[in-house]
Amino acid sequence: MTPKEKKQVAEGNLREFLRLANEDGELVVVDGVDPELEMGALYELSLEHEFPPVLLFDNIKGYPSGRRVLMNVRTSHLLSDGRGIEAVQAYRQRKRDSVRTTALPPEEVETGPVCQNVLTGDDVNVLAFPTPKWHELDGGAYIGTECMVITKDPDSDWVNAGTYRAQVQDERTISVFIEPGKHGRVIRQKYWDRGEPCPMVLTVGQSPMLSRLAGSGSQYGESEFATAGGRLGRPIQVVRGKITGLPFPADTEIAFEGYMHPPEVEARPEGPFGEWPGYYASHSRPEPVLRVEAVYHRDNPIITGQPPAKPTYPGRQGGNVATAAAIWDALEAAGVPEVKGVWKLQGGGARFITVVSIRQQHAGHAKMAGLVATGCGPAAYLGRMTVVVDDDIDITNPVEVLWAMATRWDPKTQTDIVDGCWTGHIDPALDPAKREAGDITNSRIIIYAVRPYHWREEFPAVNEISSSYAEQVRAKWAPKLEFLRTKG
Ligand SMILES: Cc1cc2nc3c(=O)[nH]c(=O)nc-3n(C[C@H](O)[C@H](O)[C@H](O)COP(=O)(O)O)c2cc1C
Ligand SMILES: [Mn+2]
Repeated sequence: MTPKEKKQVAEGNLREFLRLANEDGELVVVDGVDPELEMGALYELSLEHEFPPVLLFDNIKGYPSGRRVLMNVRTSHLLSDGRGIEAVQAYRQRKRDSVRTTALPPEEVETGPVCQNVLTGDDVNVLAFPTPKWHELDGGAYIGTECMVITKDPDSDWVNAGTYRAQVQDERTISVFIEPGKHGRVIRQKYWDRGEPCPMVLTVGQSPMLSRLAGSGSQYGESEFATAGGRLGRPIQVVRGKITGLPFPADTEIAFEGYMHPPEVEARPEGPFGEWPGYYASHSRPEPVLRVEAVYHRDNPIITGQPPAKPTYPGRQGGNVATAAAIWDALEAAGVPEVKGVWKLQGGGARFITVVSIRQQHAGHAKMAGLVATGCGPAAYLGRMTVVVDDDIDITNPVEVLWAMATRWDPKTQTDIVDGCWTGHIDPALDPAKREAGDITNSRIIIYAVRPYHWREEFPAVNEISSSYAEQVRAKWAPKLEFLRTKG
């Protein structure tokens, strides 16, 4: 199998992923770990590697052997999107190709591996699965980090799947933390407005493709299942829950099914939780809960875990290709010409800092790019800073971006501040008074670090050897001069 074929197979099924990761020597099996902090600590230490090992924990302290926790799936070599702008371009191309072969609606099947064990009534016990307390200040144990929350729009056929963290409250109760504006939150509110509880299925251990799509931006009304089917080239097989009738993947490791009532009926303290920006910003607040009425699970189920960690770790740098691709697509869809690259600057994770490079075509072009890159769907939530640069800047290199800011940006005349933008409870810079008042918004800076269009021709030339002359001199002298043959 070529790496591409392997990736396709691994994306489609978690057990296949596990088999292939093992075959490739990427898998590390760890026995006897304590789910209380120790597992989270090993995970965090693994992030010191750019490609952290895929970790499979078995014989977890306090749980029977075979009930496993699997981590670092999305950051594996096996599923890597590659690095750099080429990877962003390749990702966009793949999306375009799959849109042509289209979104494939899921296929309903009678049963599947997830129905190997079906527990209802008194047999429902969420605590039967190893559930780590990931970080030292976490308010509890989280079964859902790389999970999938499935809800159906009551006004249409739209079935949404989103990744929202899930904390175990007791045997039958799981709280779910959904930020304002996320599809699962919009949908559940529609039920509550009608005086009904929201039917919900929470899965753990779905295919890596579904994890990726559920955990990243989607269009309002888009079925993540259908998109996944299109990308995989085969429909996602789903079974229907016996309590709610909601579809969920037939091959997922675990599914919890039930209803979520509005917070007036039931809410539990949720959090604090160590979050990806690198803080415990959302503190603890009451959140509505999923009352679990049925549990489905495979034999020897695997709990996938991907708790957040500071975005400065080397192991946290690979995941931004898809977001950059989505923002680039949005810029082009909005009619911004000559976009040459989109990148997420290190330190800001997949959200805070967007960099766009353009080849300026006309006065106002940079502003157009900056405004769209700040306001478009894939960039709107939890943004902070947008930097627009000329296309001679290598936007994947923070030093180059800082150089553009240092030298082409006049703060007074080449800056916009936009207030009242969409942010989340996990924004550490959200003012406590605004948080308290439910004003979950922040401001954005747009930095136009480009040569001002109207005097670009007079802008001082860059003091850098031209690449053609450099190559000529290198070719001439390299045989004699060692430093021309080595890097760093
Ligand atoms: C591992 C992981 C954990 C996440 N946790 C949360 C969360 O707790 N709450 C939340 O609102 N979004 C969370 N997200 C982000 C959402 O999954 C993401 O915004 C996605 O677009 C939501 O789906 P939706 O667009 O269908 O609402 C998480 C993403 C990932 C990859
Ligand atoms: Mn969605």
